[in-house]
Amino acid sequence: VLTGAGVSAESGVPTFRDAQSGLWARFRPEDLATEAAFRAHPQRVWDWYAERREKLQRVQPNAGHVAVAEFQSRHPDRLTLITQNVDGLHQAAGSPGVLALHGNLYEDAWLDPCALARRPADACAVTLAQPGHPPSCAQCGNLLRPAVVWFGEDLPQPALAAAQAAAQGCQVMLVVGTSGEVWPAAGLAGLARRAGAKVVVLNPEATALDGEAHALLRGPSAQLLPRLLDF
Ligand code: BV8
Repeated sequence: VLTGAGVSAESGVPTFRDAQSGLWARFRPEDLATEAAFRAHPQRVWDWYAERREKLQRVQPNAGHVAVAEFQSRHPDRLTLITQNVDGLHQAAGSPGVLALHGNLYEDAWLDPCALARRPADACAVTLAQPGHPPSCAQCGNLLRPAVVWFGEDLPQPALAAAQAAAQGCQVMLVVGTSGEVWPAAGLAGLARRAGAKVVVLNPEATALDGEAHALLRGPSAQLLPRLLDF
């Protein structure tokens, strides 16, 4: 199963391409979720992620997340879950071994190696964040950043390799709630199809991956997944 932001829509999490609301209406996500944007405007980008994290405190996994996790517990090792989402809702629903291709919104990382110690930033110590500025290292000024994969950054190799292996070895791939616009995650559907899998796209709307599908299920995933996986 490959999921995107649409699988969290019925939990109340706006999808990536929903019009940005309010404060963020004037920025495109692709212009905020990059290292260059963070280096140019650390406060703006940090605040965007802080707001997303804050909103996620109040949402729960929906019936779609739960259906996947229950299938995994009923049929161990029969379903590999690959997600582009950084919202942690599959993990919260109880899915084991989630291949999180784009990282995790709840974790932070250091932006640079430590300037003083000239080695990976394990020597950096977080100071309290001044209002409106990312937490930084008191010694060398290194900035904390969200541990998500920004546009232009490589995906975590182990997760991507495991996802590619699962795509090439599966009998059926469900592609759920993704517009199929973001690579290399989007390439997994074609990889599965070329390896002989049946590809099924679950989405209320047309997507860039519909051409790879043997079947299209037009509908919301919180309704479709429980019906599809309840056995
Ligand atoms: C990479 C974390 C190698 C951050 C995300 C030019 C220069 C540089 C790179 C590129 C380039 N051209 C292309 C690329 C590659 C680029 C890319 O794909 N760009 C796109 C915009 C064209 N990819 C990368 O940069 C990747 N890295 O390639 O490294 C490299 C290195 C250097 C130079 C070149 C290449 C990194 C990509 C990862 C980016 N990080 N997230 C954060 O979250 O802030 S991606 C982000 O978009 C989210 O993770 C999200 O999951 C993802 C994809 O969006 P979707 O999940 O599909 O969500 P979307 O809103 O689009 O669609 C929602 C769908 O749900 C819709 O279809 C809707 O109909 C449906 N839906 C709605 N309601 C429901 C529903 N479905 C079911 N039920 C419902 N109820």
